[in-house]
Amino acid sequence: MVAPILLAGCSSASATGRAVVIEPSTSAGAALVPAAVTTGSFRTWREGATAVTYDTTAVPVGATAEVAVTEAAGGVSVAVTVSGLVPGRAYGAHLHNNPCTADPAGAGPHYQNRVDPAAGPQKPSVDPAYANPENEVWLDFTADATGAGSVTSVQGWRFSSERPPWSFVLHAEGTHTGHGEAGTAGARLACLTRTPAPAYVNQPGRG
Ligand SMILES: [Cu+2]
Repeated sequence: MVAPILLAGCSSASATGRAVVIEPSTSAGAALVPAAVTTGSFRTWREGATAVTYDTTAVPVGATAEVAVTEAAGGVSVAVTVSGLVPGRAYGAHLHNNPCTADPAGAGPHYQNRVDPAAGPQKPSVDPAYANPENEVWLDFTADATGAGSVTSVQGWRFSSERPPWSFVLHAEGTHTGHGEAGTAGARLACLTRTPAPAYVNQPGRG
């Protein structure tokens, strides 16, 4: 039995229904999609890589990440565990729309529950009404003295089956929240592609 997880957010927003208890996937009748766990050990880009580092100083080769996505009737829980990072360093992190590529930009924008109509592939959403930790999956953390860390984001909505998130991206800074910069978090340091692909789609990058 997994203990329910309460959202520990970092925004001043006061959306209703923000603190959501996710029924664990082992609860009878609660699970709609089994937990999907992606693990990867970061290395420099090669075709087909699951985990790629773009900055081997901030995300050394051999650093690891595990991303566990649990969907249930009441919403989704995303739990991340990392190791091998720079001790004491703060990282921004989010789920992004597309798989990782050789180009850090290839992962595309952040996954959003309600998609910002003003944003596009070349124009990221920086409106706090959409780029916020209740509408996106923000997973910022600070590595501990050993370079390890863990963080969980819980949302009261479920991922779109049409355009599910495909990647977990580590950034150089904590995620900003102000108008015109909301959701930005500095350079993209590393990227982990969801593996295996979400079972209910067969084409990436539709978001
Ligand atoms: Cu990001």
